[in-house]
Amino acid sequence: MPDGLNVDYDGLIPNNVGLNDDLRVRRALETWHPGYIDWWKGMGPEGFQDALVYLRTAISVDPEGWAKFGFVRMPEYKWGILLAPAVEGRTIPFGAHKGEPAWQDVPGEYRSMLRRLLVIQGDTEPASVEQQRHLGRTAPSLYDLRNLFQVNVEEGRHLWAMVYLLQKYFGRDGREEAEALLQRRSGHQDTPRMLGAFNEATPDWLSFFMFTTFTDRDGKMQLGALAQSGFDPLSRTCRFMLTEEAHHMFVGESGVSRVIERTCQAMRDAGITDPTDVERVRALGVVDLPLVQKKINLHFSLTLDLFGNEISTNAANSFNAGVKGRYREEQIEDDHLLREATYPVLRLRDGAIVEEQVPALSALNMRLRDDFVGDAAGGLRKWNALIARAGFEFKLALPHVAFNRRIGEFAGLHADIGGRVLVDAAWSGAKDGFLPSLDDNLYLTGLMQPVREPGDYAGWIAPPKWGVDGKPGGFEYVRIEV
Ligand code: BYC
Repeated sequence: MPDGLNVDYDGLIPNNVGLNDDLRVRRALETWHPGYIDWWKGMGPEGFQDALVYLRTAISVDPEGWAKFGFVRMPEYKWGILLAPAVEGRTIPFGAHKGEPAWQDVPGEYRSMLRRLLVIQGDTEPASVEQQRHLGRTAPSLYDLRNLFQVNVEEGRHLWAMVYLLQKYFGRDGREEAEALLQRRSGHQDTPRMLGAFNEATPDWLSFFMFTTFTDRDGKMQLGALAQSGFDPLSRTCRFMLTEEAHHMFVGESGVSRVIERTCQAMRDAGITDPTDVERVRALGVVDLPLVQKKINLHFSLTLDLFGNEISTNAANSFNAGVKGRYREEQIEDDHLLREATYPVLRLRDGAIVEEQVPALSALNMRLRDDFVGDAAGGLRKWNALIARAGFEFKLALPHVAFNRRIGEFAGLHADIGGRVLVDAAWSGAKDGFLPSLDDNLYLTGLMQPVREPGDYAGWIAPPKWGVDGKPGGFEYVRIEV
């Protein structure tokens, strides 16, 4: 049996879960595999299936050295099943079963709850690959192209992670759900992906960087909450997935940083002192900062919807059951039962946004969303520091949580980015100042011309500070013609 640290890398499916000794699950996964490859070839990165890409592959779950780098054709990537090492004597950290030994199997009474969470989590992974499938065509450099594909193959691995749990612990239902995960399609009219934001388009690279900054951060928070689960295989799975998620947010945050850096440099070179002079800035072929702000407004608000309703019985039930905890549950100092506690929630009352105390158990989505907002604000501080350092008076900000919402307390409400409620007519007039307009999108689309010479970068984005895996500036991260 693998020791939980080293991965059995030789078979079709690298794993540290002893698949060789688990014939039933191995067969189920091997049966699922061809459909996955068909899906990848049909719905994965368009036009690059034969290219050799410099990718990292997980080969161990040891934090000191868990991955190796090498050139791979994406359909031949080794999508493995990796769980973080078991913690001996682990107990359930919260809810009605707090203190009991963590479950190594699914308790009958929580079966459908767990299955639903696994399916929703699993559904987001292929969805994001589908959303990003056309971006390769317009990559601003081979470095960025490689990063896109790295994110894509790892989202593919995260799908494998959920499919393993479904097939191992949910028998026939699990196999059916695993099939269905390959059938739904992002943005499809009849068979869409399950959650709203995963049906939106990712039409340009600024959207991709915003998506990986904000929406992958929802992934971080949700996986952080599921990593607390009393169902130990889910906890271990999510703990390892979080290692990869960190890189996706790095791609996003550093991507936006590079866009800002380039814009500030171009404005300085041209002697522009007012970053809101959009016409002059766009004449330089860079992304104006007001447009960066609009993209933040869009992707932040879409991502807030992924936390569900502020007040949720589902969330209360899964906490009580010991199935889904809070972000960093183990670091929170309270009783981890939440029977008496309250939590402040923003609510819409008679057309005004007010704060109310509600039972903390029912406000767990709100709490996770608050944790997300705090975490996202850290990224913004870095971007603002770059702008300030370049000598411009312009501050990016997160919009109010009531802005542009489709789920929860503020769904359908027209509020501006400061949270002031607007009447319909005022909203129509102001909307293009908050969200990317048709003109903005056309401008961005025009900028998205591919750059494929090793070491070269499109004029709207600065080169990265460091190469991947210590590689030098002119490294050919993707060999397209092979
Ligand atoms: N869109 O009590 P409620 C990631 C539904 S991202 C559509 O408010 P609950 C990644 C909900 O399903 C992380 N429907 O919410 C990032 C329910 O429907 P049913 C993904 C929505 O259940 C980048 C009803 O409304 N992982 O990994 O407490 C790239 C009432 O539900 C939405 C997870 O989300 C929506 N936005 O919370 C790649 C973790 N929101 O069942 C990957 C697993 C709510 O009554 N999921 N509804 O028909 C969950 O924990 C929860 O399902 C949610 C919703 C947080 C999503």
